[in-house]
Amino acid sequence: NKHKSAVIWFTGLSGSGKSTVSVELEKELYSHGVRTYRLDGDNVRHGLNKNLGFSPEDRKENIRRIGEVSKLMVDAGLFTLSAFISPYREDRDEVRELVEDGEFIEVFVDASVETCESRDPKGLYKKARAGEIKGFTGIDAPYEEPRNPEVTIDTDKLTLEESVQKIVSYLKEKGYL
Ligand code: GGZ
Repeated sequence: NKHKSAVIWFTGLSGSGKSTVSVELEKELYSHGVRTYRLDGDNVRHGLNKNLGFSPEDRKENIRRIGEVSKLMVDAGLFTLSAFISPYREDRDEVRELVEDGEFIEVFVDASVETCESRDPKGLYKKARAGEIKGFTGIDAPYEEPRNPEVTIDTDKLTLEESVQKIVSYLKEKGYL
């Protein structure tokens, strides 16, 4: 298999579909013989980053460490799928600068706050509206949309399958697959 490794960086609101899409994309990549590793809140915020919360400073440090880990994974030849809100443009751009040209593929998982709030799988938006969670992204903390993402997936309109295919098409077009 001839593929250059890269980090596929999913950014978007809580409930936008980052994890869901990254899980499905991973299956698809596996079928192409691509070796992957997926980073998300479940395996990072409970371990490596368990001393970090959700203040702007902590989010910045969260993303910085995940960026460094992603770089190590890419050096090891893996396609790394990182799914974090990563609300600050500057923090994402720092990860982009950390890796080689062409090794950072920013995927903007674009779903409106309204959509994410209506999904509310963990009831977190409800808590944020009630003031039980302070500084919730999209409610009372900012989300800075990417200006030039490699791929945008509008999960308001696309099915899961279509979302995955859009990323796969990009990877094929650019010669990653
Ligand atoms: C946003 C929060 C917050 C606040 C807890 N704001 O739907 P989830 O639960 O599983 O995804 C959210 C996750 C966000 O963690 P990240 O590491 O991706 O965030 S960041 O990139 O901004 O560092 C949500 C939960 O943690 N969560 N409090 N205040 N999301």
